[in-house]
Amino acid sequence: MKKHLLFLGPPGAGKGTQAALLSEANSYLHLSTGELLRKEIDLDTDLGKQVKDIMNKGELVNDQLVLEIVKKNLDKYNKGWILDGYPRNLSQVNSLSNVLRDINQPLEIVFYLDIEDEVLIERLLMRGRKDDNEETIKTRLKIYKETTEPLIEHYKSLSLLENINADGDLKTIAAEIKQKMA
Ligand code: B4P
Repeated sequence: MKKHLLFLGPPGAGKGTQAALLSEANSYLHLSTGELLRKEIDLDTDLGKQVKDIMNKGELVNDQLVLEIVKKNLDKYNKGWILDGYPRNLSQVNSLSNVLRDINQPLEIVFYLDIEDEVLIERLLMRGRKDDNEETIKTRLKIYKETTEPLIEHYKSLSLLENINADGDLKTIAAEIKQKMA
């Protein structure tokens, strides 16, 4: 069973949802950079104050800040882990590759959750988180296409990419992921 996984896909594709299901079933660490950043905002920490407006606008938080969070959490972990929402640009890809080399835990699979924009927008509007309004979703999708989508080709070229049809019910998607992990 593969133990070092990454979920890639547009906002609302279900990265967080599927990563939570899989990490629970396997007792893996679920490292969601979005979730960790939202926690900092809720606790009103210095970091939370720095990122609040950026996140509410749907823009990406500074690479160095996110890297510190990832490092802090992965360093202490030697069981399986799932990265959700990180990396999101090519600079974060390089930082992650350095971190993983240092801890000697190479990435084994990148699941790309493939889904149409119309379904995403509908899902996010239904969820209604602070950053789930029409304007912010438009910004998030634009940034995704410009800066995150190129990561698909990168991980494909490393033969790590597995395509998942993310437009379906939760269980069907989870079963496809499980089957590809074996
Ligand atoms: P994230 O927290 O990563 O949020 P996301 O991409 O919008 O959501 P995800 O794809 O996980 O969708 P989910 O499962 O929740 O990022 C938020 C913000 O944090 C970013 O905009 C950025 O500002 C900042 N950030 C995070 N990481 C960063 C980084 N590395 N660098 C810089 N900034 C960073 O699903 C969405 C909804 O769909 C849910 O309501 C869910 O219940 C529903 N859903 C899921 N699967 C479904 C299905 N199969 N059918 C129907 N509904 C489904």
